[in-house]
Amino acid sequence: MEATNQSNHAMKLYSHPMSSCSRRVRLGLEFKGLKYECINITSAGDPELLKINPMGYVPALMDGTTVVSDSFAILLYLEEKYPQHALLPKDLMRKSINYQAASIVSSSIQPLQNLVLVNYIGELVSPDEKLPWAQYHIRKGFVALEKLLGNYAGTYATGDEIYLADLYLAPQLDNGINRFKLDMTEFPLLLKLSKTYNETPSFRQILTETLQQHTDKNVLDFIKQQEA
Ligand SMILES: N[C@@H](CCC(=O)N[C@@H](CS)C(=O)NCC(=O)O)C(=O)O
Repeated sequence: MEATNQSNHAMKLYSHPMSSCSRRVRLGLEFKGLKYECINITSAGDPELLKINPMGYVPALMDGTTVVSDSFAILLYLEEKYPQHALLPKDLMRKSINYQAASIVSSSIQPLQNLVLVNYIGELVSPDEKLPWAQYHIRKGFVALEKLLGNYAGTYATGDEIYLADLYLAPQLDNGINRFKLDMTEFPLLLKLSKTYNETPSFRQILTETLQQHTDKNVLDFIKQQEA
């Protein structure tokens, strides 16, 4: 049965246009047809965000009186409360592949290419090490994902439906390809998935918006300031 949030209240999503973690959740909200107000955090240490997520990270979701931070927790919360457009397949094996793909992205790739860390490496070691560092860790994760999804992918990462794995992959592929300029020659499956996401309207809308941000000086200045 479809659960909507339209009659009572719109959710609030604390987000940032360049944040791949926020984009995962925005995609989940989009596919579930849920209305939300996107609050773009524009200053480092925003007191409103710190009140609801003491780590100061985006995304954080406010659904009525329920507050949830961390994209994985938010998406699992949404999945239970709003079951329409299931983000997880019923088949246990395929479900576990979705968990694995999401976990590889969120634990073993994104934190290591987070701009805060990349800039820290730049200061600690050398500015020239920033890009190789990010590329090394993204590549390592992509090697694992290319192999993991090889037996399961269809049009999308784990078959012909859009599931959790796609919500994690699309923004991470965008980061790898467009922000960190990773050579994708050795990842034909991931490259094909990236093309599919860019051709699928719901993904494209959020990815295109972000592509503009890669070159937006104000956003880049904000990121630098946040990382200082
Ligand atoms: N595990 C968290 C990670 C959250 C996270 O790292 N968010 C990044 C944006 S993608 C952030 O807020 N970075 C700002 C900072 O590191 O200060 C999630 O999946 O939501």
